[in-house]
Amino acid sequence: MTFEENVREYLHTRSIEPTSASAHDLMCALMSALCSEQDAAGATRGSRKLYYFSAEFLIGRLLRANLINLDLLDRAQDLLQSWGTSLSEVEDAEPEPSLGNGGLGRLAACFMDSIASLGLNGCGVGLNYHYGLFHQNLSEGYQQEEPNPWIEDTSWLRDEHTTFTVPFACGDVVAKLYDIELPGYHNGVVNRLHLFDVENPAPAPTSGISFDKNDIQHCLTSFLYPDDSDEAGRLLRVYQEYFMVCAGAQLIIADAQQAGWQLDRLDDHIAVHINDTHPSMIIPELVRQLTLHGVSQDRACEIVENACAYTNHTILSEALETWNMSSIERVAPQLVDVITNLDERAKARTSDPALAIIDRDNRVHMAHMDVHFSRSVNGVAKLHTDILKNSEMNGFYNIYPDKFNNKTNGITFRRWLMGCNPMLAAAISDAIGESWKDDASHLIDLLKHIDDAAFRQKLDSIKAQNKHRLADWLQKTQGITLNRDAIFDVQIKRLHQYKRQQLNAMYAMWKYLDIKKGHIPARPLVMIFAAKAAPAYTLAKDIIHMLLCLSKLIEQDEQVRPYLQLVMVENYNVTAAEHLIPAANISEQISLASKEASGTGNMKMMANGALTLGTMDGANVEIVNLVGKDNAYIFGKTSQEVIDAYKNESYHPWDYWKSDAMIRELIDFIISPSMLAIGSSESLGRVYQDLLSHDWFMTLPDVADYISTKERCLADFENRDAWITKTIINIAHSGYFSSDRTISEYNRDIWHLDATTHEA
Ligand code: B1N
Repeated sequence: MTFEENVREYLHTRSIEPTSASAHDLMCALMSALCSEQDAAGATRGSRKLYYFSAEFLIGRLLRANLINLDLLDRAQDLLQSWGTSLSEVEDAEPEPSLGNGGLGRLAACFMDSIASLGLNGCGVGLNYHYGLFHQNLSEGYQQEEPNPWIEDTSWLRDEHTTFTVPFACGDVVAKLYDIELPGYHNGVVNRLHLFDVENPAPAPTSGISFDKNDIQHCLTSFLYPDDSDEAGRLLRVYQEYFMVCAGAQLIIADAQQAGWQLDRLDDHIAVHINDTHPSMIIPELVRQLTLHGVSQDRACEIVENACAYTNHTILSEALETWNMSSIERVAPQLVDVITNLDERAKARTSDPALAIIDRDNRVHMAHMDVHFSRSVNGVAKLHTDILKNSEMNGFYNIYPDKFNNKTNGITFRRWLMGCNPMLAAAISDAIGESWKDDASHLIDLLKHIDDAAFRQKLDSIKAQNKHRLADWLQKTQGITLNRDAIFDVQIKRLHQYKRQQLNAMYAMWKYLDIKKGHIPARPLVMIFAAKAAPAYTLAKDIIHMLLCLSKLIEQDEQVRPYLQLVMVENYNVTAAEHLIPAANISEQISLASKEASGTGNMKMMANGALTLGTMDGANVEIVNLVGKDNAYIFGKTSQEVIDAYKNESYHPWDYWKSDAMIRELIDFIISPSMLAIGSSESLGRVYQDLLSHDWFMTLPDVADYISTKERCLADFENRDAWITKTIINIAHSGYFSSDRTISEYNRDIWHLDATTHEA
């Protein structure tokens, strides 16, 4: 049956008339027809296979992405149009799985798309969280968390009727395998994302995201990243991690046996990728299972070290996992001896206690185990890898210099340009042809059209239309009315002090006060924020509160309102990003230099024609190196200055408050009568106190430079011709940040898989 016939058939068997079908019915019909297409496509093959282990896969909605990759987008659109509807309406009925926190999970999803699109024999291994991270409501000035259920009767999940038994100290738990099929782009290939689940998952909590953390049998896969502020929460995380790797290792061995691969030559056939430390227990677990299958301990350790590769995503110490050996013993006592043995092997290589797997307090350092027992250790942007080599992991770098390498992150242009910005994609193809869709580096050809008046005009008009689309969407979903003629300034990412939303908030206060002083901007400015805060991260929630107060203050002020707007978009997720990114004029990437390992929103906005306002941090450095300093707005302390200031403990925020009148005015504004009239003195007081007494992420030293650089950026926007030139230069150079490039490098340097293609 053709694709169209499958869609009709789905509706027909349910007695649904296409022209009166609901968006949800049509979504299910398309999903089901796509699954039939995917069944017809072939799996990748090869003598080696990659298992990409990750606690998070933030895949987003799949309907449009799969239609694009299977070359069915136009046909689906024609069909829906003939029924009086459109894909945009239908896809709004697709729930978005929230199987990730942010960049790390989204990176894993972009990588899955690129691995399939390059025809590489690889799969993802993760967990099937039923209620995802959480759904964020912004009501009464604060974030409220609710479960985000996404699994429906008709979903992308396929029950593989495969189970593995995971032996916990508290008893066996059965791991049930669900697969999501991931088609490659126009290559007839389908790969799999394997998500493990418990057999009888608990129903959603009735209010909030609390649940019985001790009920492992039913709650293990309820939520991603459970609140780790108490012991039961932390322990649940260990349960989740072990569940994922124990079932994953059994899957690897089952696959190997099916393929007829000898287990004591397994390193000839598999690559195991460890996405941050969350799957690190795959190392001892694979050793354990191999020895159970008769492989010697020495050989098992060798196999694991040859097969595994580890990616580090952060230098923030609070994110580097260590588990008490006693916790591991309570969850999976079978790992204790294996980890102890690995620790002894590591001690035979280095006597430096700072590099041990098990420290003096009997804590297991997951990253240390990863470095000792992986063939490769990589950072996610050049600067980040340099920091790993030269400071954070310098001791390891000295004994394993050849293991360390950089793999600058990337994004899939299929979702982040073709999918979310079809008008821009069409304009690009009109100018330079279609080949950029297979190889994003061809976007550089756009430079040949930089003086083409019609093309420039088209890009400008597309940005305006995307701003209208965003305004319509925000009106419809949140009742927010945007000033459509304003400059759209966008900071969208998790809320964390190091990302410095508080710095952007200080600009908002400065601008508010400046307008009150009578300085009328040349053009209105809309400051757009979207961010979730970890439920237990008090100060992050306080910063959201501060932003919501500022939003209200500005809105209530007739003098300022025409020129400035601050909006907070609720429940930031992949779908929201797909609306926000095409509409951005300014991409806020203002983390404290050295702290943002890479960033990937910076790449997405660049590709969609926004200019970067940022620090020399993460992949911003590489963006600036590509486009040149004149085509980005860079400010702030350098990473070396920051690293030195931390080392010398030379930074004292109080000094800035005392000596700098502008900083004093802004800081004091946080707890001014006008703010306290709107918000809570407790929350605002905490933000104020923290900035004055700690300011761990050095906001104050960068405030003045940030404000003046942002003002320069806004002034430059008025030179429309020069601005458009800069946006074209940015889009043209963004091809480097294709995850196809990143994945080709992983494969060339680490995985060594062969590419398969089927006739599409
Ligand atoms: O990973 C992204 C990078 O682009 C970002 O710069 C980086 O911040 C992000 C513990 C993390 N690092 N660490 C995490 C996520 C969940 C968790 O439980 C840490 N996320 C990043 C992709 O490389």
